[in-house]
Parts: sequence; C-alpha cells; structure tokens
Amino acid sequence: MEIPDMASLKLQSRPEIFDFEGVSMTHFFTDNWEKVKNFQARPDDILIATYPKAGTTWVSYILDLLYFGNDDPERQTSQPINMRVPFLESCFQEISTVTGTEMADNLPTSPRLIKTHLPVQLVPKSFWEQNSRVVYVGRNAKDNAVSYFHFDRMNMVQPDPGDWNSFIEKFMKGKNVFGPWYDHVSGWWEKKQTYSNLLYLFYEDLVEDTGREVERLSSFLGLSTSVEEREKITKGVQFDAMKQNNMTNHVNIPFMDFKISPFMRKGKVGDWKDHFTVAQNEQFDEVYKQKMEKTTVRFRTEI
Ligand code: PPS
Repeated sequence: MEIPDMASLKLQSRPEIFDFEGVSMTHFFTDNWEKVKNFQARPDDILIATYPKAGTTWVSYILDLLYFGNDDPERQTSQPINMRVPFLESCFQEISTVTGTEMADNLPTSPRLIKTHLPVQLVPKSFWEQNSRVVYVGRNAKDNAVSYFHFDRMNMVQPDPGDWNSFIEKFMKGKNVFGPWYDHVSGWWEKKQTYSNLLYLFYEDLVEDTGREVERLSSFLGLSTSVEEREKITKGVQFDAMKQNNMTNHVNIPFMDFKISPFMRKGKVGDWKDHFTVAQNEQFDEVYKQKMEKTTVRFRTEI
C-alpha cells in the first residue's frame, strides 16, 4: 500500500463534520456507506465496538494475542494492529485505496476481528443476523473526552478540536465524530440486555486488573487458555509495552503527528483532573446527570 508522507497530508484541510442519520460524522466514515451497510458478517466474526478513545486498540491487541499469539510469529512482528483488525467503516481514499470493508472481506483469519466506532443503531444488520460476538468497551466520559481532545489535535483526518474549552463544550453537545458519547455508551448498554453475545467491558476495569479482564474475555469467547498464556498476554499488553511496540503504537499511520501528541498518550484513569476546571467539572456533571438519566450503565472516573 502506498502511503503519502505527513508533509503532503498536512497541506490538506481538516474534514468538516455533518449530520449523518442523526449522528455527527466526517466523510471518511460515510463515503463507503452502501458497502458498510450491506457488509456480510459471519457467525464467528468478533466485532470490537467502542466510542473513539475508549480502549479499542488495547482490546484489539488482547483479542489478537488470545487467538493468534501462538500462530505465526511474523504476524506479531510485522503486521500493525490496524492491519490485523480492520476499521469497518473507514474509507481514507486520499491515503489508501483499500476500504475497511475490503480489508475485512480479505482477512485470511478465522475468526475475523473487526473494529467499529459506530453507534449501535448504525451497525450493519448482518452482525445481528449472524449472531456474531461483540466486545464493547466503554470509558468514563471525562477521561474519554480528554483522550479524544488530544487525538483530534494530532490526527489530521479528524476535525480541528479548537482549544480545550471549546472542545469540552462540543463534547457535551455530542458534536464529535461518531456522535454523543452519552448515546453511544447507553445505546450499546441497552443492546446488551437483549443480545446475549455481547460482552460490555470498561476501560477502568482493564486498568485496575488487566489479568482479570483477559480471563473474562477468554471465557466469553469460549477459549481454553492456560494461566501461563494469560499471564504472558497480560504482560505484553501493559501500557508501556504497547507504547514501545511499533505494531501497536500506531507509528505506521502517516496522518498522525506524534510531535503534537502520541497515540499511546497516558493510559490512565483520572487524567481528566488535569484538564477540567472546577467550573467545567460542575457543568459537566450537571449535563451528565440529564443525559444519563434513563440508563443504568455506571462508570468510574477514578479507581
Ligand atoms: S482509537 O483511535 O479510537 O482506536 O483509540 P483507542 O485505542 O480506543 O483509545 C486510545 C486510548 O487508550 C489508551 N490505551 C491504553 N491505556 C492503558 N493501557 C494500555 N495498554 C492501552 N492501550 C491504549 C491510549 O493511551 C489512549 O488513551 P489516553 O488517555 O489518550 O492515553
């Protein structure tokens, strides 16, 4: 795949946000919509679903190691995680001629691990028809917002975030790519009540006890992994290990400017405390109460 360099990409402007079926989107995630909508899932597919910046890469890597960690050593040393786990709705035509759906269609593995940031109502219906397994990861709104802010600063294919004050206003209004955080986490939570093949994980639980969550994943997927295997995986997926690992730290992505902010930034629960002013925190809590009134999903903003 031919990849243009950062300098030439920087010359292009950031994408506009627009309303797509009631959700804020950029064209990078809607240009291939017919193919996304009609994507043919398989019964053994595993869909990794998240709001952006909730722990997608972390869980993708854990799943990849659980399934393929002992197979082909070359996979672990030469294939970046974003090539192993295609981003279903992505369509970065300026950068690559291969769309997310094509990448997924051409995956040689079984099962296929597929990433999506779509809110539950936009997920291609074949995943439900095929009863594919889904792993959802949620992260508390405050840390999620902070992580998303720094990501939008460094990622040239995302809309310009502006400064932190304007970003947090936008976040509370749900005007980020992939829509409101509130609807995303609660929509997927509702789905879990009726769709039993869905495991809902929390980023905070992963930070608190990664080994326990690896075991939870392994058991949800019906895998018979040994304690030693799980310990090895747990060690390999720690923040520092993944930050050093060029297959997981996204250094291969040309439109991310690591001088502005690294992809593997802090990996913490509670970093929001270094960003929110007291007034912002109070306003955020008020908005949160209203938006999350009807859902029973609960997040921890510290551990
Ligand atoms: S994306 O672009 O939506 O796919 O990003 P995503 O992978 O969902 O989220 C990136 C954030 O997850 C953190 N991360 C981790 N934290 C702890 N441990 C491990 N192993 C780990 N791997 C990724 C990453 O640092 C981003 O969070 P922030 O808060 O910005 O550091």
